[in-house]
Formats: sequence, C-alpha cells, structure tokens
Amino acid sequence: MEKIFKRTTVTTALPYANGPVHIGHLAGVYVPADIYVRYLRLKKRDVLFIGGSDEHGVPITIKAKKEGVTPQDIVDRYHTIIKKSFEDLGVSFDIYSRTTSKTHYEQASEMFKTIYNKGGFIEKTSEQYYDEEAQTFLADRYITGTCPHCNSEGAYGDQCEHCGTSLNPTDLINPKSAISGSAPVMKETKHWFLPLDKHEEWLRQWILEEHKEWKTNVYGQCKSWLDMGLQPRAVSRDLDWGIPVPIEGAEGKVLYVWFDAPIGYISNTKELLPDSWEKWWKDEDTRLIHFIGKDNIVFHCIVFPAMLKAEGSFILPDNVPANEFLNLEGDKISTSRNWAVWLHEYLIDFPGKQDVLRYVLTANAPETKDNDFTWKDFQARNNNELVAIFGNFVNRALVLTQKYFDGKVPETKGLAEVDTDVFAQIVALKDKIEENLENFRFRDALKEAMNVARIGNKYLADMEPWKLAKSDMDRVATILNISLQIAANLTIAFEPFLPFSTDRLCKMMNLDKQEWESFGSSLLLTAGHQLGTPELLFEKIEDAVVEAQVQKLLDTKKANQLAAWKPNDIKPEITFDAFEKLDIRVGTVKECTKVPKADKLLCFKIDDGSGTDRTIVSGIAAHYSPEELTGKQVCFIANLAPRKLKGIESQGMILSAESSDGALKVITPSGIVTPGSEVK
Ligand code: B3M
Ligand code: ZN
Repeated sequence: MEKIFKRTTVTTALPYANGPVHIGHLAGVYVPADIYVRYLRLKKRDVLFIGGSDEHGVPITIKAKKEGVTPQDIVDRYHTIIKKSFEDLGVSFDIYSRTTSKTHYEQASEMFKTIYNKGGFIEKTSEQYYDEEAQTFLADRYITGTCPHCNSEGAYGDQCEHCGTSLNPTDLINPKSAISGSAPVMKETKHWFLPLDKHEEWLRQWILEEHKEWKTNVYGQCKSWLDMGLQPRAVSRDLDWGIPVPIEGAEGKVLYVWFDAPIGYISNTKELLPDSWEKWWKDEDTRLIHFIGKDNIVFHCIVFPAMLKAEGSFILPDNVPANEFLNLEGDKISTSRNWAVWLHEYLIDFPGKQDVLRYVLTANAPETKDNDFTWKDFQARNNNELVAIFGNFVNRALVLTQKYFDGKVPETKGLAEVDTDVFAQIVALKDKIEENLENFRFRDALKEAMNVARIGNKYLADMEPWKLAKSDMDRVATILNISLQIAANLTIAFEPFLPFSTDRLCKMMNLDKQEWESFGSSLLLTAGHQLGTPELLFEKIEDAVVEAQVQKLLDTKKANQLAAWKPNDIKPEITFDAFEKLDIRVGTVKECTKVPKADKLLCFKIDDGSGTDRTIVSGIAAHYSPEELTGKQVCFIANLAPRKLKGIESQGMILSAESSDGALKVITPSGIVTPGSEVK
C-alpha cells in the first residue's frame, strides 16, 4: 500500500549565482516545482517550498577575477537578480536564501563534523597541480593547455570545450596556470573523500528495488552510475572561496561546492523555521521531493543521499522528478554564448505576461525528452490557446451576463441533459488533472485543465444563448449560470499553473479563491451573486513582437560568430623569387554582367592597358551587383593559366578580401592608376 505522508518538503536546485536565470532553468525546475507546490497548498496539504542561490564554486571565482571584483560582489549581484525575477514570475518559495548565509555555514560545517566524527570520510593524499608563483593549488578550471584529443589550445583541466572531451588536468599538454600563466608543478595535498563505494549496496537496493516508480530518465541514469561501480568522491578543495573544512589541519581547504550546496536546502529550512525545521527533514512521515535538471541527477540521487545516510538522522528523498533540457530555437541554451531567453529580460519585455511564459514552458516542458522553445510556438500558444479558448470563453460568459442580467449570476431554470453532461465531463477531467499532478506529469495536467476551458467554450458556442435571448430567457439563464460555474471552476483548475490570471479572473467574478476540493462543483456561485467588471484575460501577441525577439537572437548569433572568428594560419614561407613570379595588375572594369544560370558568378570585361579587353569570371555575385563594380579599378592576377567557367574562358583572377562574416570585398587601389599598372 502506498504510504500516506503528513507533510511534503519540496526543494528546487539552487541556481549558481554567477548569472541570471533563463527559460531552461524555469521549464526544467522552477515552474514545475511551483505548480506542484501550489497544487498541494490548494489540496490543504502541509508543504514547504525551499529555494536559494548556490554561491560557491570555481566559476564564481573565475568570473570575479575577470571582472576585477570579489566573489562576494558577484553573488550579491546575481542573488538579487535571481531572487527578484523568481518573485516576479510568481514562484512561491516559502524561503529563498543563499549558501553564504551564517545559518548555512554553521549547518554545513556541523554536517561535515558529524560525518567526520563517525568515520564517514576517508583521508587521502594525492598530487595536484600547484602554482608556485601564486602559491596556490589549482582547481581544474584554473589549468589550461593543449587538448590531447583535438590539439586545440585553451582546453580546461576538466574539459576541452572545442571537442567536448572530459579531461583530467594531467591530460593537458603544456599545462599553464590561468592565474599566473606559469607552468604548474605537482605537489602533495590532503583531501577528504566520501567513500561512495561503501554506500553502493544500500543505494542499489533503495533506488533500483524500492524506487522503480521514479521517472525512467532518472532511474536509468542512476542505474548506469550504479552499474559502473561507485568511486570515493572528494568533498574538499584547495580554494579560498567556500566554507572552510571545519577540522584541524585543514587550513586553506574548503568544502567542495557540491558538498555544501544540497545542505543549503536544510539550512534554508532552518533559517525559516529555527524551532521546527527538523520535522521537515527528520520525520519519517515527511515526504522529500527534489526538483532538478538532468545534469544534477547523480548528486541528488546518489551523493546527497549518501551524505544524509552517513550523517544518520535525516530522511532520504522520496522522489527526484528531474527534467531533460529545453533548447532554444534549435540550439542548446548557453549562458556563455548568451543563447538564452533571460527571465529578468522577459519580465521587462513582456510586462504582465508572466502566465504566458508559465503556460508555454509547461505545455512544452522537457519532461521525458529534450524540447525546443521557439518564439513562433510561444505566440501560437498564446493566441490560439490562452486567448482563443480560455480568454474567449470567460469573456463571453461574463459579457453576456452583464448584458442580459446586469452582471448578476442568473438562477438555473431547469437542467437539460447537455447541462448535467458538461459537469460530468469536468469532474472526469479533475480526476485526470489530479492523477497527472500527483505523478509529476505537468504537461498532461495542463492539457486537461485547458480541456475544461475547451468544454466551456464549446458549450457556449453550441448553446448560442444570444440567439435565445428573445424567445427563451429561462434557457439563457441556465446556460449562463452553467457557463459562469465553469468559469469559476477554471479559477481552481488553473491556479497552480497560471496564478496571475486566476487572481484576475477571481476579481472579475468577485469570487474568493476556492480550494481544490470544490473543483467540479456546479454550485460555486450562488444565484444573484454580483460579478465584477469583465476585462480581457489574455491579449493577442502580434507578429512584430515575436519578430523582435527572434531578431535579438539572430544578433546574438552574429556577435558570437564574430567573436569566435580567427584569421587562418599563415601559409608556409616562400622565397622572393616565388613572389616575383606572380604578376598582379590593376585594371578598370568596363563591363560587368551576371553569368546566366550561375548564381555566384560575375563576368568582367577589364581594360588591362593592353588595348584588348581581358575577360575574367569571378565568384562574387553574392556580394556585389554588376552596377556597383562597373567603372571601378580592381586588382587581378594577370599570369594565371586561363580556365573555363560555365563555358567562358577566364583570363586571370580578381583579388578580394574575405571578412570575418564571410563578406567579400574587392581590392582596389587607394587612388586612380593607369590600367595595366603592376602591383609590387
Ligand atoms: N548549482 C548546479 C546547477 O545550477 C547547482 C545545483 C545545486 S543544487 C543543490 O545546475
Ligand atoms: Zn579537444
């Protein structure tokens, strides 16, 4: 039998405070978690929703160094942006704190000490790269060198970003310290390891046998980690940004970010509820759920549970509904390439449209596989679903009531079969929505919620009360009563998904928020109840608006291409004699025409000073119109062996420069010269 829990602790991955939050984070973690929590609250279940920023780790120190500020400056900046943007999107955390808080330092230190005192770590001394000039051990990211696989420069000690291979710092050819630029040396250092191999047996039993209900992507990843065999993992680092390892002889060492970060869930609970936090973490009747993205699965399903078990007094997660990734317009979202829709920017560009984003990200959530966000789909879902179905239905119901009954809910005058039938359908949908929400299938749950609006929309369209207004006002009263009851049900069905819109709808209907149990009732509004003023719940998004967003992305793409451009390597050396063999001249373009059936080619007649025109065919039609070049002076190679292009004999080659964006520009002398002049 399924266990009945008394309360639920819901956590969301703590985003690194080294950049703002984007739609990938939202679709994967924060929107689904918020839907789940809002649903549980509506069901009157005891729930706590914990979030916060992850403020340690090497990328933060690197960013700080680049900008010439302190790591604390960086995390202060992004913690503020992230926290505010979550609030503005309606992510309803009970607390959103940070891993630089005092409570967290204490909690993480205490946890380390408890495990340490129980003999839960092993100490190991190993050799690691050390920068003698800067007198510091080097984190993997702080060592760069040549990739042993693809030979490209600038590979990091943990990965080559060029070919994507995972590396160890010792794999790099010619390693260099990113701090001083000097060649690092190997030096002994001591670290503490969590012996995951010793935890393997119970982890296998707990996950593979007792949690077969976990999502297949999560279960599958765990299984493959377990099948590969677990290795001890270092939980400390030689670094000066982080929580000091709280034991003697550990000077200069901090807790590894992945050791302290998940403890942040506990610390933040403690910060919120200093006196009663323990029941949310230590009581067997508490259900712990971690919402995360797929790259965090091993830490939440294997490493953190092993830490909790080693400590001894905590419960383990009951479920970890990790999502796959969301792509953007066909490409992987990337913070460093600025390929993202940033939440704080969206909120500025689309004021008051939080729910549109929440809707689209849920309808398109990467629950079982990677998915793609496109601005076209965003527009279509808004216009064809939110506006045309949900918004249209409630607007018609409210406006018609205004018109025929002065905005007062009319009394039903006898029910026909269609009327009772409509409610039977809605009750059936309620069960489906619940079942989907309980099992973390938010896409399907949203689809069924939209079906409630669809049913209402269809009912009103089929009944056509506006046509009955002259002949049968009793029937009109019943139809509008039913429609308004459906609209009232929508405030419940959509509350977890679209909280801003359900707030507004409640206001328009002059209705208090209802609890989940009332969902399906045909008596949410009493006859005579005075409705508020109808307004449009959603508005159409015009082409120009999404086109501007697409343009923003195209600009980013272009900027990235330019930033990544490097001139080609210089060709092997040649002698002066070899250069002198080349005969480069200046000529004047007398005539320039397109070559038929050849998109790329232009045909030139050039005055080369010889008295006879020279014909040259050149592949620059994509870059110039014939008129642009007529009359211009160009440089060409005069002694190149002739060759035939599209049946025309080309007697030489016009010189152009290729720019970083691929544009070709012909080479022309800076002043007029006599045709036939040599270029030397
Ligand atoms: N900050 C990684 C991430 O944002 C990490 C999550 C910590 S959860 C305890 O993907
Ligand atoms: Zn490589």
